[in-house]
Order: sequence, then structure tokens, then C-alpha cells
Amino acid sequence: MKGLYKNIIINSEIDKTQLAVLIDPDKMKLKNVSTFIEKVKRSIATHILIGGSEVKENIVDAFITEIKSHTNLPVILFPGDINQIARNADGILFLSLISGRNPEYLIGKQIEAVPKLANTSLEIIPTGYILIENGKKTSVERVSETIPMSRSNIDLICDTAKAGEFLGMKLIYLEAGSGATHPIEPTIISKVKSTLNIPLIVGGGIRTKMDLDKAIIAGADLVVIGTAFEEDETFFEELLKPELKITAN
Ligand code: 1GP
Repeated sequence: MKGLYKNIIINSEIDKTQLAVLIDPDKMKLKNVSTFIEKVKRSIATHILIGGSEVKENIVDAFITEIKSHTNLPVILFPGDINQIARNADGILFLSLISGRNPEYLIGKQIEAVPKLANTSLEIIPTGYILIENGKKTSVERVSETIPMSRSNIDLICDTAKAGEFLGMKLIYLEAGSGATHPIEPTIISKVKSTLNIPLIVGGGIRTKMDLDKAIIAGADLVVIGTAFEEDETFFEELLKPELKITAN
């Protein structure tokens, strides 16, 4: 599958809601993937992201094989470490944690990843990853040993995002962290979006349809939700494709 990035741009231009369901193989059993994906397919989800902060080696491939046997939705790696790079995905968010000052997560892991990416057909999408504090310490903060950006310094968040764009990154990902207490505020999303000429991903702590709508209205081009689906798969019912909704006559 080619053109993942191009499609994100096209969908964004026509204001199509783009929702990525995040599957963390550390938090889901392989045998439950098929029923989970059936629910994903009935929803408005447009992408599947796969990865996590602490995924055991060599299980990502098996998850992707299983996911792809049930859906044609694009599967994009969202790796917490290089052991999560699997060649059977469609693409990879090639992340650099530009909110942090840990060289390992700015450039070190990326160099280590190069031999693993050689001879794959993965679409590599350079992504500036910005972690913003959300009220509790999340696993990204713990694993990366970086300090999240303060929610109150919006100018600095905007400048960081713009610096990512100037460095040639194709996407900016505003991250509140998995299971965040508060999602990224719409004010932050809209200011960052107005600064950028590249698509914006927003994730972390989005638990309701209203949170999703707020992020989209504020300017997120792609919203990522993981924990809310892990905790309650009935949430998919609130995000059904329009044609599957029962209309009252
Ligand atoms: C985490 O942004 C993603 O990296 C999704 O966060 O699990 O809180 O939805 P949640």
C-alpha cells in the first residue's frame, strides 16, 4: 500500500474525519484481535496504529498478520522502540521526540532503526512527536526519560512544532500520553494547527465522541484513540459508520 501520507493530506483537504485506532500488543491478546477488528471495521476509523512503550520483542509481526487478515485499513507502526519495527505494516511514523532533550529519542533510536528499515517497503513518515503534560506521569515520559512540555506555554509548543516542520518533518503529533487524564486542549490544537503547513495528529486521553469532535473541530487532521477502546469496546458503537446507524423514523 502506497500513498499513506498523500491520503492523509487529501482527506484533510476534504475535511474527512480521520481516526486511528491504536493497538498496543502489550495490552491486547492476539486471539482477541479478530473480534476487535470487526468492531473497528464498523466504525468511522480510517487507520490502525500499532505500537506501545513496552512491547515484547517479535509480537508485532504476528499482530499485523492477524489484523490484515481481517481488514484493508492501513496499518501504521507507531513504535516505542526499534524492536517494534515490522516489515508487514504499510508504513511507519518515524518519530523524533522533539519536545524532549534525550538524544536517544531525538536521533539515537532512529539511527539504530536504519538497518531494520532497509529493504522494507514501509512508507516512512517523519514525524515530530511532542509530549505535553496532562496531569499524570505517562509511560512515554517514563520510558523516554524526558520532561513533557507545559500546557500553559502554548507559544513554546507552537515553536517546537514549527521547528519540526522546518526540519522537514511531514507530520506533527501532539501527545498527551496513553491514558492521559486530560486530552490536549482545543486551544493548543488550534494554535499549533494555525502555525503549521503540515498535518497534525492528536492523541492521548481522548475517551468520548465529544473529545474526538473537539479535537477535530480545533484542527486535528488525525486523532488517535487507544485506551478508551481497550477499556470499553462498546465505545465503537458511538463511532459507527453513518450507514450503520439505526435511524428512528
Ligand atoms: C497514545 O496518543 C495515543 O500514545 C493514544 O492515547 O491510549 O490515551 O487513547 P490513549
